[in-house]
Amino acid sequence: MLLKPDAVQRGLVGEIVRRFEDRGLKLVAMKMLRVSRSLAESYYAEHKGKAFFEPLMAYISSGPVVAMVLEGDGSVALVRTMMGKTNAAEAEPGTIRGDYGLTIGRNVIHGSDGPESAKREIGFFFKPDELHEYRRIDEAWLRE
Ligand code: DAT
Ligand code: MG
Repeated sequence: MLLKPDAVQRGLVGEIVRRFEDRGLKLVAMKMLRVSRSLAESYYAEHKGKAFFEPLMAYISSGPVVAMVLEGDGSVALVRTMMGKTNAAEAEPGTIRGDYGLTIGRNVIHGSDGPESAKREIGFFFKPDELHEYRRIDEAWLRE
């Protein structure tokens, strides 16, 4: 997932990471970087040609982002649920977008929409040796 430039500028990084950590998802990689125009275009290639593509490119490359990889049972779907609807205006309170976002064009966070896209997107930001394998001390208490 990515904490988008508005999340960084608004000081929401810690709060959002805390939600995932509290839920029991394991943080296995994290990095702050500036997304270049060309990286943004490849990353969001599926949206090329759509009306919101140019504003999306400008937004995502407008400041540093924080990229991270979270691991855990059903983590891809769980992260999407915790993020809330794409349009923050419609996102349920209690979700990240529903608590911190107001519009679709500044919706705070990106999360992969499936295991295949997760694999692809992780490759944009991390080398294999930047993904860490370790045990959290509470792992035994997160599942039966
Ligand atoms: P998500 O980020 O929930 O996976 P998406 O992949 O459909 O949503 O779109 C990627 C981003 O593009 C989204 O976070 C915000 C922007 N976007 C999508 N649909 C839009 C629309 N109809 N108008 C403006 N921006 C939009
Ligand atoms: Mg998407």
